[in-house]
Amino acid sequence: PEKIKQELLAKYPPKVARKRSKQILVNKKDEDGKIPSIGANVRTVPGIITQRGCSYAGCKGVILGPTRDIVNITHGPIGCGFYSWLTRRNQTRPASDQDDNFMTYCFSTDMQDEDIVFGGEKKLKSAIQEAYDAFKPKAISIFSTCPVGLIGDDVHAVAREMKEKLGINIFGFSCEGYRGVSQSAGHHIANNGIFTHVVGKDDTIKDADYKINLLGEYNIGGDGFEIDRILDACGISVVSTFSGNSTYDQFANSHTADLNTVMCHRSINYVADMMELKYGIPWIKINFIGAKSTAKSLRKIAAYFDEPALIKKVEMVIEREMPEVEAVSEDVKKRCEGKVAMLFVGGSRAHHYQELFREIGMKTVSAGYEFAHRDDYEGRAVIPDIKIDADSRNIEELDIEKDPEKYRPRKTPEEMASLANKGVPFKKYDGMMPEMAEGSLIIDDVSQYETELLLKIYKPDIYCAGIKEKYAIQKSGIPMKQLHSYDSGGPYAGFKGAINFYKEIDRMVNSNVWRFLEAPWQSHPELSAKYVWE
Ligand code: CFM
Ligand code: HCA
Repeated sequence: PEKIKQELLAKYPPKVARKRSKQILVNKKDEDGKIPSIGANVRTVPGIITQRGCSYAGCKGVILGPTRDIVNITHGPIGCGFYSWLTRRNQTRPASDQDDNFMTYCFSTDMQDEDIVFGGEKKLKSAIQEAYDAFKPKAISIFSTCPVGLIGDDVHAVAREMKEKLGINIFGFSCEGYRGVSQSAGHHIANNGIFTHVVGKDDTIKDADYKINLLGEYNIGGDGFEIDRILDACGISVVSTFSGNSTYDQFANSHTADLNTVMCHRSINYVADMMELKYGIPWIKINFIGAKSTAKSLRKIAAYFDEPALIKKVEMVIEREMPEVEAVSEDVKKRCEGKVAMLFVGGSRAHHYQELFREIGMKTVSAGYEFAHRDDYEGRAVIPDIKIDADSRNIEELDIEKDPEKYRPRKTPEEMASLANKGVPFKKYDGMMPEMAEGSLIIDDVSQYETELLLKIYKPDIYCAGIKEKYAIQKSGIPMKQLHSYDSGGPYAGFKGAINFYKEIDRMVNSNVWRFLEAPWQSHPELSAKYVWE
């Protein structure tokens, strides 16, 4: 693998190679058992074709995109709004036909040249008024695209003015595309905004057992529906999901939950930390990708509440669900065992999906995130060592204190210590690298050029990434699975999702179609007709 690394770097100018060399690592512990540290969350070198997205995409598309009853207005050129409109396949299910669902609409100020020259605030105000008149929503939010910051439109002032005028909650996000080095900055901005403007606004205590929030689950391809099905069967109540299939009221009430469970650590660990500080809700990392991880996560939740009835019910659900999962995985394994996968996805799935491949006997030889931070690779223990650079300083850190009225520790310090002793891992995430095989190649912010080389060197049986890579990879004759949108598939979370995934991967890696990629005349030149001029 060290040789492969050198091969990937060989063509780069020395300065670029030096930078990339920190982001491409052979996964290998040193004598003290420490994993190496990786360069992550740093700017992409201009000219390199990255697969990253922008801060606006992270804020509007990722975090707030799946909310169905907030009118999310993009202040900017129409392309920004259009591209972030449901392309992620985030699903929602309103309680009835009468409930608001604005996700089928794309709201934008459709900024034009003249707005750039004369300013766009007036247009934004009238867009808010128009949306209010047409839909009477509970809340409206405004997302800034690059030109907004460049021309200096004050979306927050507009939000305050219109909030006053219309009497509903209106708030803006300074999530201009260039705000950070990737969409990760947008997650942080979005979470700060929702935390400031929505969380904690509704104190109604619902009468339900085992109340949790599911943080960082976006209901892509219906994942959230499958997770809800399982939690419901266990008798665990979800107060709020951030933000798959979510509503405004759920966010507002989320501080009444007794445990925060974090699915996608990268996008939302901020909210988990802030809720613990302000309201006293502990958090644990869970993972519903992979049948075994699902079972383990359910057991962690049950261990936290520490009640025999719940522990028993969780075991019953696992016992009921696992036989079908195991039957399919055993069958699929016969055809997939030993095959090789590569995963270059986002900020959490490149890690989580390795588990599903493992369950059918497939190996991940190389993986990486597009925009995760060092803690997602190496584990949260490295957080104090992460250098704060100018790009991260650019994003506001909220000053959070205990809420004088609403702070309520859910467990005593003694209970917390005893649970931690019993293996409930509070605030803990070990990251991708410790779980990967020694000698696997870890690559942060992989480039198109590197992708093409990796395909030639490793010839993997499947390559998982996003839409930008998809067709280049397929044209090289390698099956390609989108682990963002799931192509047209899913759910892949939970027990039923695992079954869907095993079958899909079996179908893909054992398909005959790749044999026909070479045209007949490429291997049989005599078949090529040649026109000869007389
Ligand atoms: Fe979290 Fe996500 Fe992901 Fe992400 Fe994303 Fe996504 Fe992703 Mo695409 S929040 S980090 S910013 S799990 S949109 S649902 S698939 S890159 S791995
Ligand atoms: C985003 C969204 C994205 C893009 C996926 C892709 C998603 O980053 O803005 O590149 O295929 O999941 O839809 O991550």
